[in-house]
Amino acid sequence: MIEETTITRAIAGKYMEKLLKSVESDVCIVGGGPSGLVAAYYLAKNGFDVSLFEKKLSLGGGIWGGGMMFNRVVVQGNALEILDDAGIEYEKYDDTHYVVDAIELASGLTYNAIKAGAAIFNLINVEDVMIRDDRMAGLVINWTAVEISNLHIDPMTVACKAVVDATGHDASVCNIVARKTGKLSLAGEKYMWAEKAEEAVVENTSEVYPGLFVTGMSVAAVYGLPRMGPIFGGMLLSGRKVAELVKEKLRY
Ligand code: 48F
Repeated sequence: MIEETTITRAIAGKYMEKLLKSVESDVCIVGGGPSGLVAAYYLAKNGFDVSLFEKKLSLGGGIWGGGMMFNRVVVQGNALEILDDAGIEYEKYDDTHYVVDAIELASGLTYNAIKAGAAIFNLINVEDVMIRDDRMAGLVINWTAVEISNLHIDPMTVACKAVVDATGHDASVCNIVARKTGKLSLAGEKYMWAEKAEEAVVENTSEVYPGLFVTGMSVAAVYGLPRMGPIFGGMLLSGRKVAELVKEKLRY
C-alpha cells in the first residue's frame, strides 16, 4: 500500500543521510558545469569523498544551450578520451573538430559523476568559505531559494581538505577568497580567441591558494585568459587535470 507519509519519511530521511555524510568530505567542488562534473567523476572514481554543490536546479552549467541555443557543442580530438570514459557519443566533423549532442553531454557527465560516487547537491549556493591557518577548510552554504528571496537566514557549513572552484565565468569562490584574504587577485576574463583559450585554460588549471584549486572558465577569470565559446574540450581536460592535482595534493 502506498503511504504519502512514508514517501515524506523516505525523501527527508535519505536526503539527510546524504547531507550528513557530506558535512566532511575530502573534496568540495563548487559548480556543476562540464569542468566540475569531470573533476567529480575522476576524483570519486579514485576513491575520494566528493561533494559537489550546484546553485541551479539542473547540473550541466553552460552545456545545455550549445552555441546560441543550437544544442550541439564542439569538442576537439585531444579530449575525446574523456567522452569515451563517460560513454558519450560524438561525430567527426573534420580532423580537429567533433560534434556532441549538448543534452547527452550534460546528462552523461552528470550521470557518470553520480555513478562514480560523487554526492551531488543542486539548489545550494556556496556563499562563503572557511579558512584556517591560511588554508581552505570548507564552505559556507545556503539554499539558492534563500538568496533569491533575499531572506535573512544564516547559512551552514561543510568541511573539506580541498575546494575546487568550478563556477565558470563567475569564479565565485576565488572572488570571495580574493576579497577576504587579499592573497589572491583575479585578472578577469578576456576577449574571444578559442584556440589560445582552450590551451591556456588547461595549462593554467592549478592551486591558486592553499587548498583552493581552479578549473574551467574560472581559470580564465583568475589568469586573464581569453574566452572560447561553445567548444568544450578545454573544459573537460581542465576538469581531469584538476582531479589529478587534487589527488597529488591529498596524497601528502
Ligand atoms: O559555467 P559553467 O558551465 O562552468 P565551466 O565548467 O564551463 C564553462 C562552459 O559551460 C562555457 C564556456 C566554455 O566552453 O565558456 O561557459 O567552467 O558551470 C558553472 C556552474 O557553477 C554554478 C553555476 O550555476 C553553473 O552551473 N555556480 C556558480 N556560482 C556558484 C555555483 C555558487 N556560488 N555556488 C554553487 N554553484
